[in-house]
Amino acid sequence: MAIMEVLKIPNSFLYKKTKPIDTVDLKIRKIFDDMRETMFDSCGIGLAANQVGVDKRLIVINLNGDEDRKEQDAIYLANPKIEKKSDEMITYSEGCLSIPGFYEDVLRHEKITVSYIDYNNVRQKINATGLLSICLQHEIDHLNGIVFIDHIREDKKEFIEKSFA
Ligand code: QAP
Ligand code: CO
Repeated sequence: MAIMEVLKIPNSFLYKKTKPIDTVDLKIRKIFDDMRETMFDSCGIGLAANQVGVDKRLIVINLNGDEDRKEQDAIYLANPKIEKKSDEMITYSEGCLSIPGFYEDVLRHEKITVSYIDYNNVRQKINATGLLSICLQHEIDHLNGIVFIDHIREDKKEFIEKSFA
């Protein structure tokens, strides 16, 4: 296994839409494992493949922040697709491993349903609320080339972007 470099804005990988995968095979599982290890190493709760320079629609999530982060608790999603979203919205102060040190309120759908292919190449559906729902929307945004500061006020976004120029 390997820890990968987490790309920071304004790396162009972060602004490109990623490509769907065909099958979750051994090659994809190896990427999932490296992504999980990289996310643990940098104390993140979610990571999208293009944040580590991989042009594929893959996400790893583990919400159990600092506490004992068991690898069995990680969720692996290939080709995630939002099938349903609630009209109710929720605000959370989000951060991002690609924009370290900055946190801003972002408005998201409170509840979503996401279809995806899991680590064992089985089709799944997940109903998510609260932090999991927020994290899934944040990571699926990444796969579409969108970062959380695209959702905040332009002046705040420009201030943050200047810090990485
Ligand atoms: C996305 O974000 C997220 O600035 C995952 O210095 C964020 O793991 C989903 C991190 C909020 C839901 C709610 C950020 C680590 C980790 C930093 C992360 C930092 C070190 C961010
Ligand atoms: Co992020």
